Amino acid sequence: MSGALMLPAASSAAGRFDLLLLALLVLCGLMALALLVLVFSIRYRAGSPADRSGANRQHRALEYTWTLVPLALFMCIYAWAAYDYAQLFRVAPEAMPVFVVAKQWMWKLEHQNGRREIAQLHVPLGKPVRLVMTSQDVIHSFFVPAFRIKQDVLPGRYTMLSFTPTQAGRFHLFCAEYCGTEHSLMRGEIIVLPPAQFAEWLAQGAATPGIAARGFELYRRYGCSGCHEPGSSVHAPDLHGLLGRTVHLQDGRTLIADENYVRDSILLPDKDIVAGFKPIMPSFAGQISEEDIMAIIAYLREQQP
Ligand SMILES: [Cu+2]
Repeated sequence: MSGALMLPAASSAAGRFDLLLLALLVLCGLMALALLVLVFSIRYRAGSPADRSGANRQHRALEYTWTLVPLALFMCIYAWAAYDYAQLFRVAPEAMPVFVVAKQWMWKLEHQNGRREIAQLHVPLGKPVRLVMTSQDVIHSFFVPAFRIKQDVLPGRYTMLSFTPTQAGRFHLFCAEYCGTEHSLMRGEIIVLPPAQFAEWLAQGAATPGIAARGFELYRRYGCSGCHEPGSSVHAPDLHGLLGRTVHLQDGRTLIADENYVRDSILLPDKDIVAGFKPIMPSFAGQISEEDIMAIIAYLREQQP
C-alpha cells in the first residue's frame, strides 16, 4: 500500500496511517461521486422515456438511510482515527529519550549520553524513541514524512513525539511550520542504524560529562539540592523517582509528573504547589537555559527507581 504512495513507510505507525488515509479517500471518493447521481442523470436525462409520473414527495425510510448510513460511516472513521492518534502517545517505558531544541533555522538534538547532533538524528532500528522538544524562538514543527509523524515544537513548553523506526536508512526531516525567512532550509535527516551499529555510533561521541551528569552538576549549582535533598533543612518535595509519579497538589488537583511539570516547576513554581508544601520556591525564569533544564530533567530521569 505504502509503495503506491511512493514514500517509504518506515515507522511502526506508518502502515496504520496509510490504511486510514486510504479508507478516507475511498469513503470520500464514494460520497463525492454519489453513484446515484450518475444513475439518475442518465436515466432521467432530457428526452429519455423514463416514467416520471407519481413521484413520491416523501420517503422517510430513504431519508433516514441517506442520513444515518453516512453518519455511522464517518463516526467509525472518527473512532478509528482517534484510536490511532491515541496510540501515538502510548509510549513504551523503555523508549530512548532524545532532547530536541528547535531554533531559527536548525534542529539541535542531544542524546542521553551527551552526544549532540545538528540537523541529523541517529536512531536504532526497531527500538522506540521518544523526543522531548522545545523551541528557542518561534513555533516550528518536527515532520518526518516517511514515519508519518508531525508535531509542533513550541517555545515555552515541551511537546513529545515517539516513534519506532522499522527500516534502516536515511529519511527526510522537515520543519513543517513557516518560521521565518530561511524556513525552507530548516531541513535534516533521520538516520536509522541497526542497533549494534547505533550503539557504536552513540558511544563514539559520548560527551564528558554526559547530559545526566551535567544535570547533576546544575542541580547543585542552581541550588536545587539545597532544598530537595532528603537531609536538607528546608522542607521541599523529594525529586527522586519523580517522573511518572502521581502528584497531589494544594488546590486538590492531581497530575502525573512529566517533563512539562518539571519545567513549569522550575520556571513557574507557583503554578502547581504540591500538597503539604509552602510556595517558597523562587522562579528560575530568565536565569536558566532550555538546555540546562533538559539536563536537570535527564538527571532526574536517571534517579528513577
Ligand atoms: Cu522552523
